[in-house]
Amino acid sequence: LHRIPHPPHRLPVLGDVLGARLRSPVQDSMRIGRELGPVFRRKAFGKEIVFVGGADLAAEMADESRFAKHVGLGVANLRPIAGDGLFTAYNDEPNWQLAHDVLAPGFSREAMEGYHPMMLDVAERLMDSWDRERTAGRAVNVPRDMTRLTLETIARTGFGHDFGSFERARPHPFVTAMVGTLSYAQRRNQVPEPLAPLLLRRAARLNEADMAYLNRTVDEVVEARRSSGKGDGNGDLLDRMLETAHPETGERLSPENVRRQVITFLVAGHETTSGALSFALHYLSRHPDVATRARAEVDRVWGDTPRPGYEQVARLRYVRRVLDESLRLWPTAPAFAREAREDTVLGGVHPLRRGAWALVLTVMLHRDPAVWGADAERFDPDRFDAKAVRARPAHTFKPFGTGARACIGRQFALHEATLVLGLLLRRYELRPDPEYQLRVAERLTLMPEGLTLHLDSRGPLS
Ligand code: MNH
Repeated sequence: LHRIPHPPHRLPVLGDVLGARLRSPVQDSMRIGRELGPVFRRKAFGKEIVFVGGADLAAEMADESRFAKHVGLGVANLRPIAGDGLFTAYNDEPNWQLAHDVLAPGFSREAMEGYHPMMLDVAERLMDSWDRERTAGRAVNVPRDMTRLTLETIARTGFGHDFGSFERARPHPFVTAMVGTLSYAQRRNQVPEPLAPLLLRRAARLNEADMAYLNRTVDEVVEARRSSGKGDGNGDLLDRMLETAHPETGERLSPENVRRQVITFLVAGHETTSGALSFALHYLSRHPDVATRARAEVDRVWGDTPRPGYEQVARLRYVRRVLDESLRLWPTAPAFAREAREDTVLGGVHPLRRGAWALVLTVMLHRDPAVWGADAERFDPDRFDAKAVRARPAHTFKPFGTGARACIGRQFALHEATLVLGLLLRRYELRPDPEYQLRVAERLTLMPEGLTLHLDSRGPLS
């Protein structure tokens, strides 16, 4: 490790804690990365973490023959609630391969086509509520509403469940409990393991209550399906979890594992997509030229068909670039951990033992000036036009992670988000609050905090 730089004012025992901002560890690491370069280390209470933000090193770590997913830090801290669910399973846990094989068809093209009308229904609910705010001249709370939308979408498409988010004034308690466990998992990284029971006693008690609530909710969802009869979900994710046997081994998910998967998908299936949509709406409101161009594309491709079809979504190429560029600047899952499969040397200089791991800081990888240029901080969707994408090396854009453990819901998220951005652009002009300065809240995931937008109608109200 000695060749890897660390912050200058390292204290004995405590480590690099001077000036560290506990509520925003990712943005703190970005600040340090800007000073220390493509690879650096931070130490707190004896635990030392290596961060990789440079494109060359990150590409090496994407090599599946040398590196694999590491379940550590925030991800490992979610094990008490998500167990051996798909996201938190160790690579060699048999339930990973089993659940992966059973659930992957739930993200096929055919499955996605089946979800599309339900996604449209939920988007219409959002627009009904935004129409009311617009008529009343009120600004909309973007992260709150994107969370309502994405939670309802994954709950209905995956589980035939309705949380009634749009009928509630406050966030659904499922969301509050989820934010609680995610924040707690993040905080656990910042206190030394042996002192955690002492320092986080109150937080741990609240976390227990949050986890109990999440478990109760999923048990109800599963029970409702079991009692309503077999296959009631038309082959949705829950049907697959409950009834589909592995195509080769004939094995099925155990009831306890189903519980872990339902929590995993309800959380992973909405929190990051909500953030991605929120950041995209922020940038659209701040870049009227981009919004105008995107809106023109929607009008050209969709015309005024009230319910665009499944294939009409992927045809919104420029809207998709807006989304990609938002995920470049603020990848809402801002880092992922990789471990060495065998002893190896990173970048030809840093020896790593088998099992040693480092955190790929996606937010820094996505800003590496060697790849993205000196203006990497600037929002510019044209970075994702076909020619620019072809000209870039592989493994430079990784919002969905990498390799065998990359995001299983990628197409789901991209389809949902592109559809919703298209619908919103077609219906509204987005006017920013001139006072608003982007603040990014962290709870393992990223979210633009306090973002509100004013809606102006395009043409007369219908
Ligand atoms: Mn998703 C894994 C980002 C949407 C379900 N997801 C990952 C990883 C990243 C990620 C990064 C890899 C983490 C790691 O290496 O430790 N996911 C996203 C982003 C969005 C997203 C940025 C939206 C934008 N994810 C979704 C949706 C679903 C989903 C939608 C489900 C419907 N994600 C998962 C699951 C995994 C995962 C499940 C774990 C996959 C595996 O390990 O096999």
